[in-house]
Amino acid sequence: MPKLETLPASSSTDAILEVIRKDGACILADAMKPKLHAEVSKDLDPFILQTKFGKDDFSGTKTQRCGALIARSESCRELVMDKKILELTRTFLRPFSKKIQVNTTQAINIHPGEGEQLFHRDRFAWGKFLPKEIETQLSTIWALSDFTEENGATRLVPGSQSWDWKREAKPEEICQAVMPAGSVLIFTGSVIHSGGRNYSQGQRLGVNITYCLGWLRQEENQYLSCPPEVAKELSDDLRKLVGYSHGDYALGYYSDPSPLEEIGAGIFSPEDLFKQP
Ligand SMILES: O=C(O)CCC(=O)C(=O)O
Ligand SMILES: [Fe+2]
Repeated sequence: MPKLETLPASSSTDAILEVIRKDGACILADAMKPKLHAEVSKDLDPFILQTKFGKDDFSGTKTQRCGALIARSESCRELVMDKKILELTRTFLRPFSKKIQVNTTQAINIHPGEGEQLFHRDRFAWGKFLPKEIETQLSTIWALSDFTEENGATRLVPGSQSWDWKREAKPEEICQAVMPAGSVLIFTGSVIHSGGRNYSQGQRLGVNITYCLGWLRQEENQYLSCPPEVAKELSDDLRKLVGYSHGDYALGYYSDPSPLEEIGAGIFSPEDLFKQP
């Protein structure tokens, strides 16, 4: 049985990327300080309580998924801005884009009785149009509960990021991201994976934060999930990462839709929206 490598969170970017390039994934141990873990859990609790189960097998009929985490939780903003993860993502995606952006923020709570999610590659959110050589994203799942074999730890097929897209995994090629709470699973958009089956008595809670190339359409619409009136409270760096910035020279400009007498006509950068007059 293959096993995912676990590295200390203090490992160098190069050492972590070496494992990610080989296996398509890597676990970092003790990546979240206990204080942050407690704050994220406390922030998410009321939202998770209100969240309905998914409507189909892919989202999981015994799984709660709850997004807009940047708007909803200050502590999740810290997770999104984790220095190590941003450095890894920027380095990993640099060959394909000058900029990165937040793609999705989602708490995933798998309840007892949930079955295995269908195996997939997250990159197929954009269809199969992009050449295989272009990596679309780097993704994280922060473990808020322990991730165990029994409670649905993410299933993953190490090395499958470079397989032919048609090849299917044999049972002996599959492993699970078993990790204690406070760890983070990092994986590429090309590696085969899925949520696991929960045959335990407890819930499996993770926070899935993903980052993608600056020129792709974000899966979670950040301008609706984190609208300007919320974005104005964010740090400049986080706001840019959410998408209130140019993805490239020509990407993401806007024009002011106000009546002519109230505005200067022209085109603006999203960053202009938050400048003090
Ligand atoms: O919950 C998990 O472990 C993985 C979920 C997943 O891969 C997805 O929803 O795309
Ligand atoms: Fe996935």
